Amino acid sequence: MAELDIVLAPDPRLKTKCRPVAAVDDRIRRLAADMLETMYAAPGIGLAAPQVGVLERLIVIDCAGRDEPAQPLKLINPELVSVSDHLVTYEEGCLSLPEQYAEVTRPGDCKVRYLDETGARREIEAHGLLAICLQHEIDHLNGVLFTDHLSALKRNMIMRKLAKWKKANGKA
Ligand code: K1U
Ligand code: ZN
Repeated sequence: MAELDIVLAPDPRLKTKCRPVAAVDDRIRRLAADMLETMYAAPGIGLAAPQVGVLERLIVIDCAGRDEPAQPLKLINPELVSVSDHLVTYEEGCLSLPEQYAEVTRPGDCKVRYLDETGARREIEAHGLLAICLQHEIDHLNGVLFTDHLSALKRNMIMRKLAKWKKANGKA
């Protein structure tokens, strides 16, 4: 397994609609394993393939609490089948926008259809943080960042703060 470099905003790869994974093969299984390693090292609770420069529809998630056993999920070609009318607001972060956080309002529950790493069709009904994280990661596959859910004023403020962070951390 290998830790991958995370793409930082602004980057055109983070604004691109990703293509479906054509075949669930060893290349995809290795990429999913490398993405999980990268996510745990960051640390984060989710990661989407475009965040490591791969423009294909693959996400990994682990929303287990600190004292719980790991619950790694690898979702290939995930589709949001339904979302609740009930909305929740949560302070989101993003590994592509280090140290930037903002409150985002989204549906509190969702149902997602996907392929697992054997290529089998699966469905997951999610609530709470898992539902939020699934929507955040599926947004990445459609070229959408959490900042796109904010006003232009808040978005521009975050992008300015991120530019300062990148300069201060030698990532500019
Ligand atoms: O997609 C990403 O950039 C990962 C992102 C996922 C996410 C966070 C919050 C709400 C929705 C989606 C992160 O993991 S940011 C880091 C983070 O939230 C975290 C890091 C360590 C412990 C707990 C959370
Ligand atoms: Zn993100």
